[in-house]
Amino acid sequence: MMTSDEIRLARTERTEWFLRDRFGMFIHWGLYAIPARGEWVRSVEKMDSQTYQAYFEAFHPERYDPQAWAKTAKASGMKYAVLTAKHHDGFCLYDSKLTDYKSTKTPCGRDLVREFLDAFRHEGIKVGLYYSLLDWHHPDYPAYGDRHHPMRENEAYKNRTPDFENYLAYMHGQVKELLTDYGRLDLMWFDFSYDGMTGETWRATELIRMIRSLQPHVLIDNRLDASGEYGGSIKSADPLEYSGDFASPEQIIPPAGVVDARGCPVPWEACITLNNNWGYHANDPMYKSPKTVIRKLIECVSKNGNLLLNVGPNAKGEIPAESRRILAEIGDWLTANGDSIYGCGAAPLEKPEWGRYTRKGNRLYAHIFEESVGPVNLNGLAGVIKSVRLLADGSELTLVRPWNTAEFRADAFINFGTPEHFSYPLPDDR
Ligand code: JFZ
Repeated sequence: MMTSDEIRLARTERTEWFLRDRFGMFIHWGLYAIPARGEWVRSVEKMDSQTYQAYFEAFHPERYDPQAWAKTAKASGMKYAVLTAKHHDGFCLYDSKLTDYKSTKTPCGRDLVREFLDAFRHEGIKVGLYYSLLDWHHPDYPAYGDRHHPMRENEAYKNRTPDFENYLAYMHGQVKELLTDYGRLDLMWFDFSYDGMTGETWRATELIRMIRSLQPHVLIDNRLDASGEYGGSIKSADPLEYSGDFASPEQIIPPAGVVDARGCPVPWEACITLNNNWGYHANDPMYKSPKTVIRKLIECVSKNGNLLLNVGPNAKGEIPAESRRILAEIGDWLTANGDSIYGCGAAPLEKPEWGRYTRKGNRLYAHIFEESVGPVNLNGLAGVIKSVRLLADGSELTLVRPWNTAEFRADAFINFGTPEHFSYPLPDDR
């Protein structure tokens, strides 16, 4: 038994790289790339096994080139990546010995997870695997009472008596395979708990102990007892062994970051889609602009959080061109400005009216989202700041005080080429 202090200390040690790296790639990929209507397609459309089986028999992503994915991730400034080893449909992208419902038994014939891990490690990107606790394929995953199951309205299916213990043995066995046969993993992303299917329902303590005995350093998300939110027992004053290393707010950036019941910051990672779907959707043009994503990344870091940005490769195995275009621009921005993201966190200052601050040690990064009229107000920082530089090109900016506002005497302003008569250098006598 670990005490809650030991649990929190171990979490602090394990998450050190995670809090430095800040930006990762989420990859939702599987059979659902073929219908191309999102990863929930089987549930949403209540497809029976036979209908969905057609995608298994057709799965042949001949342009799957994980080296290309890894290069895309690297050029985008992403430091870690998480691939769906198994999503809710139960299809495994790896050569599990516990099932035939896997990529190696499709026309594809490849262990997609192994190739992903090799390619991303080769680029120096940390690797994680997503594993769905839900399983719409396994006969012993309880259909009755499962409001998501594709067969939820099928009478014969509802009247079965699934052996949930058998499913748990399968699930634990598959996780063990991933942690035993695939080298060092940096992160495991379990998804998700709901409707009382939570915590010990999954035999979570046993699962966690097995994982930690195999790979003690691996980071684990909070969804063994949470859903798509930033809650669960990770926020309690006394976290449990399965509470997780980080919270996983989904499609939302928490207004004030994440803290536990003691008021201590909890590591967190917002997972966000690039358009409005996780899995590939052929008809979803609602892409976020590079500018929006960059600002959301800044927002996460300004609140001590990470951003796990999703791509949904298509049935051929390619990251969609529009996603790659957006990622390339984000990468260009990070090449110039990454110092303000990696290794950074919240500044002990109020959010400024013009944008956001991030901080690393004694450096404060001012991310200016709004154009100003005149110099930019660094309210309250006069006398604290030694010098100001533009991050992208290193050029010096001057600290000034507007010429006509004596009441702002305590404030410093950055001068961005504002005409001289609007402002003057701060006098030395401050
Ligand atoms: C889950 C998955 O269902 C989804 O497909 C994707 O993988 C995402 C990252 O994680 O999304 C959820 C999980 C739980 C809820 C909603 C979406 N929930 O409880 O409402």
